[in-house]
Amino acid sequence: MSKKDSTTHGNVPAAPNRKPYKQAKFNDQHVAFGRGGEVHQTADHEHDIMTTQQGTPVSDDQNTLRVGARGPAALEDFHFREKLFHFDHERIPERVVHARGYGVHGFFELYEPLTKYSNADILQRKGEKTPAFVRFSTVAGNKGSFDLARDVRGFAVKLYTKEGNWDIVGNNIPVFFIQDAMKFPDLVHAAKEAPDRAFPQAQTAHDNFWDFISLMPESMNMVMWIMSDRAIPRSFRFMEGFGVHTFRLVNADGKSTFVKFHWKPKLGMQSVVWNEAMKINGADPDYHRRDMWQAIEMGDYPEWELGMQLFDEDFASKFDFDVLDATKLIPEEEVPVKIVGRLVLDRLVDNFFAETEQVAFCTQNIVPGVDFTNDPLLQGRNFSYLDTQVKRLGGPNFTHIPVNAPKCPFHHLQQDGHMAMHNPKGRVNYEPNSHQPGGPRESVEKGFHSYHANENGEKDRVRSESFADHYSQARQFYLSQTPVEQKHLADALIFELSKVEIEIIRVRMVSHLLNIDENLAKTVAEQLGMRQMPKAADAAMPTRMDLQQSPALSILKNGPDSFKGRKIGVLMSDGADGQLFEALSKAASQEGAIIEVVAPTIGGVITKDGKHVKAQQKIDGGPSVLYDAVALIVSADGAASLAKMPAARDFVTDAMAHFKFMAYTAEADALFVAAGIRTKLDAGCVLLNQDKAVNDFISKCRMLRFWERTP
Ligand code: HDE
Repeated sequence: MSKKDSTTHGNVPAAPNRKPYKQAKFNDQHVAFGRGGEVHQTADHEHDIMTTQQGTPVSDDQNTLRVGARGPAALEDFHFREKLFHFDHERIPERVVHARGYGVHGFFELYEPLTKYSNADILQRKGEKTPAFVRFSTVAGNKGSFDLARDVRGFAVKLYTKEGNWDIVGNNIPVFFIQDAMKFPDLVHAAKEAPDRAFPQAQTAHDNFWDFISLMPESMNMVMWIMSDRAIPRSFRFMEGFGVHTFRLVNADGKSTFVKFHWKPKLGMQSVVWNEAMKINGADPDYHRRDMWQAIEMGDYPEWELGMQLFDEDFASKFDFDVLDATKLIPEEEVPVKIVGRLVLDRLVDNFFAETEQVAFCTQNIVPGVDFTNDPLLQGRNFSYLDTQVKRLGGPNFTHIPVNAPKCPFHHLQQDGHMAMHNPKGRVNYEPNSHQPGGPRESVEKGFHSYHANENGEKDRVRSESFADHYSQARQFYLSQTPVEQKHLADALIFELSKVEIEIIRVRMVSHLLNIDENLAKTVAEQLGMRQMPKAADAAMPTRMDLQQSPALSILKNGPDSFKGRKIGVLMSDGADGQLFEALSKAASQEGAIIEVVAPTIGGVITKDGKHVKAQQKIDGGPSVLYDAVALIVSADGAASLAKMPAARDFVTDAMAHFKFMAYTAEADALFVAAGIRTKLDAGCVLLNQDKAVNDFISKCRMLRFWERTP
């Protein structure tokens, strides 16, 4: 029997004396060691006394109340039971879609009054700031999935206006897969993991998804978008947002103007390449949320401008497609985007669960001066969101949670239900009443009025014929891309369809592609090893060949011509040129870019002039996929030892393969030789042999990628 056992064995009663036998100070905290050697951090004048949820002070948070040191636990240990009970109930159902998300606070600022179009209070006063909460998300993956799935990104904005909360629950893609909300559960079931095997997760590269899609020609426009680089954004900061549906703005005279909402990132758009996305998911599954966190922590607040495409019934009736069809967009070249304000994200949440997880966006949260249209997808969403919040948040009082509560005064007579926090005070909980003259009453003048639309028609389950053209805008999108983007799109289709096991699904998809662009269809068929070309799919309407290209649909045709907000990974070794590193750091910071040092050890490096440079990453954890551009500032000895490390060789080969700009010192040669790229260095690689070269490198980086390297 051990010494410890001998003192605590059998019927020896639990020591009544809880006094620890040893006390020490560790990291400035009073620490005591218990009888079993366990660590107690005891309260002193600087610490609060731990309590139960009921406020009862806790004396021991390490040991369950038990009968004898090795005896059974006592049921009366209310602290233990409360702690475990609460832990057991920590999870709430994750969102059915958009489960993985990241929310932050900010504000919206109006540039000019829009009184002409809308009497919404938030749109009346130039320069007025309205608090906002924004949650970005992926759609298909579960809450713990990785950030760089090929997927649509949610872009949901809650505006806490003075006349109630206005939620613009949008995506980073301006069109959607389906036309009628009836098909949403099918779409989502098909996209998420198969119910029997529970894989694959967070991706559409599987039979069920493509089976469904290939049977839904209306999804073809959206298919082009999700196969494009829009579905693998470099970060939330570099993507556009869209309200997708046509909404209405309504002014004080009751006049309606149709509107489509756009969020335009101030830093421009940027995406990663697919091979990079797959590697980022391994290296940093939290890549997007970390990026948002870091930007706000550094005070480099992400910003978007709110744009509106405004148009009237006359335009709507002449437009090539139905403005109520969410699988179509209105090209910006036809109805320009009027910039009306900016959204700045400047505050991280205090607590992820309380805010990001519990935030409840609802499309039906609109304010006076804004209204819905009959878009059948939007009408369905207006039912779904409220319903889903009740399930997720457990009752009708989710608006009592601070992130969901309006920030303007609100007065109603709704009461009770789970977790009611603020019921109406006093005797009156009904209206009309005579007890409470000042109590809440409707206001014809200030209240929300629906737009006086004149609706009539036969009651039927029917799809409008004006929704029948499924291919023309898909073709327009494809043809509006640069050759590099078209190649990425074709490669994505080939990748995804190569994961489809059932051949007929692949064939069906190629038959749709034939209605979009013949060359695209041929490339995909060839790369899928298809021996025979199928016939084009039967189309409800023939594809229009006359639609003009829309340059606004391309990422690469639209700048940003700046490296601001981007990140350079500098691979360094001992003996590296410290002055060069300082010059590069200075040039990067003047551009608004940031630098991270990657080194053989996390302890950093000592430069040739004896200075210590801190590292942010050890080479194995800091692959070049995490950076927008890379630099190698190494000594000859350093390069020789890096050359022996697979992670260092991958650092440079990946940077080249992912079209990144690379700066290097002549001493890096051994690493290039070992990586097999010495003869492949090109105009995207800048030798840092003079001061000017640092600036050359930064100005090249403004192009973001050296696409000329594309084979
Ligand atoms: Fe959603 N969608 N959706 N959706 N959606 C949800 O609401 C739904 C659609 C979008 O960060 C759910 O709270 C239906 C289009 C975003 O919390 C659910 C239809 C667009 C978010 C729901 C659509 C979106 C959601 C799941 C077809 C872009 C995340 C959990 C008619 C315009 C919001 C939840 C957040 C979330 C239903 C289609 C955007 C189930 C029925 C189109 C950004 O209510």
